[in-house]
Amino acid sequence: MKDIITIFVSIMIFICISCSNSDEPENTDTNAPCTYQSTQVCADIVIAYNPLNENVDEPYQNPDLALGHPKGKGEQQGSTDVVCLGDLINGEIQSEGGNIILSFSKYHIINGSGIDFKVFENTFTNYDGKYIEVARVSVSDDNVNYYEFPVSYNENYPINDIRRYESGFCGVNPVYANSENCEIAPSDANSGGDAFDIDVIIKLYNLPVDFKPKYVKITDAGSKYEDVGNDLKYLQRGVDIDAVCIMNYEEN
Ligand SMILES: [Ca+2]
Ligand SMILES: [Ca+2]
Ligand SMILES: [Ca+2]
Repeated sequence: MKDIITIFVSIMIFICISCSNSDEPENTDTNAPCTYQSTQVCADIVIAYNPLNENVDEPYQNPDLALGHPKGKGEQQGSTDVVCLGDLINGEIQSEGGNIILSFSKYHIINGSGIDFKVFENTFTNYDGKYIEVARVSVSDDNVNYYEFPVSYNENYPINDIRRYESGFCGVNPVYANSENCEIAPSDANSGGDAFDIDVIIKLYNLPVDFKPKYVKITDAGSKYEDVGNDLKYLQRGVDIDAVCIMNYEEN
């Protein structure tokens, strides 16, 4: 009996060693040791995820992919480290698509100088021009009252031209910040993505000057604002969120 136990234990040890020596590549997805990461705050909590997921493949229905630092692929390629919000019910594009609410466990956004936070989507350029899927963005300090950024939209430009989406949308600009290569921090002026200034919200909604939102809600713009993603020839549609990062913040 003792011999059998010894053989069994030996086999288990061998199996465990085999596991740890797996040839699979290391997961470089998380916590890349970029020097900027200790000072760069990105959303780390999913509060809610309400996709219209009829047209969203399962790998892109993981809201955790919107947490942490962006993994932008630049001008020609969209990040796949994204969660898709979707916009379809029974084959019909809805006037408003799916949404996600993200937050920051230790920080609030504050209205500092210039832009205060950025949303990173995965716009890229293909043979048709820019593949753009846009969403509306709103913020809240209590997860009850949300204040939406106003948008400016110019239908004189085609749906694959960033000039159509003049201001207030996310999902317009390609993303260059990527925590896998650490070359550009999310707060860098060259990081890409779409920038938001809390000052706009404070003035538009007449809020106290020390309004400090902690929640960012992103809602696919659906059929209300025609974009490339609304073209039914594309199977996988709806805005894709990679990350939300704060430039001006304060600890709780
Ligand atoms: Ca500001
Ligand atoms: Ca996209
Ligand atoms: Ca991501």
